[in-house]
Amino acid sequence: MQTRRSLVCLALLFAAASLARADDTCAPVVESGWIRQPPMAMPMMAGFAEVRNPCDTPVAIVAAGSPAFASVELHETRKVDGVSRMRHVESLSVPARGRVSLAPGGLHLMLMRPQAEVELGQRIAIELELADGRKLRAQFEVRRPDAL
Ligand SMILES: [Cu+2]
Repeated sequence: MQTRRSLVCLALLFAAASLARADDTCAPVVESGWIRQPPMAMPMMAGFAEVRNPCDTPVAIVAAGSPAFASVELHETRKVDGVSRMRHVESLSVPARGRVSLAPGGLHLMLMRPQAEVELGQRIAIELELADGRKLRAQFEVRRPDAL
C-alpha cells in the first residue's frame, strides 16, 4: 500500500514536471519586424512588427532595447482633435492565443539615437522584454521611408 501511494506521488510529480516544461517551451514570437528609415538623418525612427502569442497565458511587453540604439520605447500614435500625437506605453498586453500589431499610425517601437548609420536592407536586432522577465529577440529589416 505504501509503495502504491508513493508510485502515485511519483506519477503526479512527473505530470507536474511535464506541464511546467510545456509552459517553458511556449513563448510569444516577434514576426515581420521592420524599421522605417527616416527621409533624412534624424535622431529617432520607428520600428514595427507582429507579436504573436501561441500560448495559453497572456503576456505583457514592458520594455524594449537594442544594441543599435541608445534607447527604445513603446509608443502609440493617436489622433487627438485631428492632430497625430504619440504617447509612451508602459505595458502592452498580448492576449493568450492572440496577437498585437505594431504598425504605422498606431503602436510602434520608438528607436532613439542610432549608434551608427542605419542602412537600407540592414537587419537590426531588437529585444522585447516581458513582465515575467523573458526576452523576445527578433531581427528588424530597415526599409524605405515610404514603406507601409
Ligand atoms: Cu513614437
